[in-house]
Amino acid sequence: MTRQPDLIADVSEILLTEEEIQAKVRDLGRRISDDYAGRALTLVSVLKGSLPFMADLMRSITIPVQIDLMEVSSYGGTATETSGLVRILKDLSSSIDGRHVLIVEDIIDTGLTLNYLVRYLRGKNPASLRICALLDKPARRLVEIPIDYRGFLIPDQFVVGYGLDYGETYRNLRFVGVLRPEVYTADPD
Ligand code: PRP
Ligand code: 7HP
Repeated sequence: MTRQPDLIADVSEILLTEEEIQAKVRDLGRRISDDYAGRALTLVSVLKGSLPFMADLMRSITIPVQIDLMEVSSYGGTATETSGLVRILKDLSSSIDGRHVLIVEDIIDTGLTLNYLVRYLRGKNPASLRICALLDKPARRLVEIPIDYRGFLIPDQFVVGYGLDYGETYRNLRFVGVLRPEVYTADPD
């Protein structure tokens, strides 16, 4: 029988509370507003995981911004491992030629997704290209990624909540928590 997720019981530990996340997002918003004052800034959210972060961050920014959304999926990996093979499911809606672009990501783990995306977006001739990531999990990094705005450094644990999923579930938690390993090692039957 398929196991039913339990949003609360499946989390062994709250790593970042809603309050900690919101305070950090406000801080990042202030810094970005200062740094990009007077510049044409486009925030590019990498769906789906960055959706709550993007929604909160853009409202913490006090200068005019445009937003755009991309959706990518890695294929050939597993539910807890990315593969580095990235497919674009949704591309930008508007040109970023000559605009300052800030990529908004929920987590950088191996770095393979962003490594691909940075190269792709560089080819679209932005005035500048930087990265804002809420979570940085450096233990598993396979490629170096310069993170211009980092929320939190986290340990090598699989986390869910505030946009992050396991099997498309848990994204709607307001905090970031550690998923019990039994959940992703459980026999599907
Ligand atoms: C997650 C996350 C990052 C990526 C990070 O996306 O949102 O985009 O993995 O992993 P990496 O640094 O090892 O490449 P996922 O492909 O799970 O899609 P999602 O955003 O829809 O959850
Ligand atoms: C991707 C991802 N998604 C959810 N939780 C994590 O810890 C993750 N690392 N990479």
